[in-house]
Amino acid sequence: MPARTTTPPDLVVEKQSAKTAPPPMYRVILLNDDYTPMEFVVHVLQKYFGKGQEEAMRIMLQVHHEGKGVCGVYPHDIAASRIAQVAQHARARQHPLQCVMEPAGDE
Ligand code: TYC
Repeated sequence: MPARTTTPPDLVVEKQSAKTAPPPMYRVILLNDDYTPMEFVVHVLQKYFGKGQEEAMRIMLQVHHEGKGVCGVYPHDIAASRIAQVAQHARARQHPLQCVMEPAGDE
């Protein structure tokens, strides 16, 4: 019978960060229009982007005055699904509200 060795098994554990790059991120941008009611936009920001009442109101007013504003920054699939949810909800209420995504870049 061979003698038992005390040498530990030769295991290499890579740090997760060395293998898993963070996914590319996208800004979801809300666009202004002349017809969607302000309260509906505030509701959308709360329901689909997790904003509180005050933050939702601030973003809605920024979009109203400046033409667009950021609802959130997400990986591609999550951004796409939020945009689809907003489009569906707005269409169901016959509002022209739209949002789009753009690459967030590195910073
Ligand atoms: N401009 C719209 C109004 O006066 C309000 C509005 C705000 C619409 C933000 C869209 O993304 C939007 N009723």
